[in-house]
Amino acid sequence: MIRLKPYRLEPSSKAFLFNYIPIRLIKALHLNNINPLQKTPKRVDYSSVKVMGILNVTPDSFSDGGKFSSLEKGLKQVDKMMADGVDIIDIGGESTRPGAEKVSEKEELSRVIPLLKAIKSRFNVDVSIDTSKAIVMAESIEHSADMINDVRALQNEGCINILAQTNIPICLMHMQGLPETMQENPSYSNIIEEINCFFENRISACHQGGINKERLILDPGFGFGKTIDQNFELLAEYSQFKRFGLSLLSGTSRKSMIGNLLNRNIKQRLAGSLTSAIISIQQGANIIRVHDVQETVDALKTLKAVAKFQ
Ligand code: 7PM
Repeated sequence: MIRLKPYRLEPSSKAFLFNYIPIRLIKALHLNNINPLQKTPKRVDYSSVKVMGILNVTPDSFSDGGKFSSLEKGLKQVDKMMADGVDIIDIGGESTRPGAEKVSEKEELSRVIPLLKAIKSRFNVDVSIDTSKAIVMAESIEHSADMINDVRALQNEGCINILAQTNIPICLMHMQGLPETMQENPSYSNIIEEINCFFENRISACHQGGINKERLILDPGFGFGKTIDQNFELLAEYSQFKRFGLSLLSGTSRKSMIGNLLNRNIKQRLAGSLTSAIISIQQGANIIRVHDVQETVDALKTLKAVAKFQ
């Protein structure tokens, strides 16, 4: 039983809390993420959380007819995501799948640029380009891309330099190793600290290269050089990435962390994807990268309806 001593100080003063709440109670509260010295616990602002819809760019290099149809398919997907309430469309022309083949600059440009142009001319929506290549970044910005999403966190030659000449937001993602080998033997002594250390170094490299810290969005990179358990640890500790005061992006949608945990194929991972999205939003995620826009928007609306009364 925890017994508090009778108080003599003002109950609201810090001294009161320090002197009369037993240390082990303070520790227990901290373990539960409740700070006894903070009058009202910090609340997450859900009103500005954005849903980023993943647009699959299917490689289609057989004929012009084929290319036309993949563009049409892409636009149809965007149309549906818009109706579902998407905020940002994420276009990726390079597969970062473990063991995936490398894509040439020419190939990646031919997948991304026509689609970007077509979307920007038809829809009023923000478009993010998922790329690690400086040339793709430059060409995309030339064609009105609104954001750059780089799974290699601008470590490739020329990227920082190109982006320093612009003013759009940039997502820096953490990955251990390279897509070819990252899932072979992921290993960390303290995964949270190591990822935060990586963020600190990348923020500093960007700053030195002329990119304002305020433009940066951080992402711990679920599935990129992490075991299933490590991915769930990241989700449990997600709020620790708020340390830099920057916006956070979370991408767990349909990933193998969910598939392996639940033994579900790609099409059966919706419940797991929504649950993990909500868990990261509750810990301060600002952008949620998903395949299932309609369902995620519904989940977010439900969360907001509850938060109004909390
Ligand atoms: C195959 C395996 C295809 C993995 C695609 C993927 C993220 C990302 C990706 C993420 C950010 C996927 C990944 N994942 N960008 N790009 N964060 N910022 O499942 O988690 O979509 S590609």
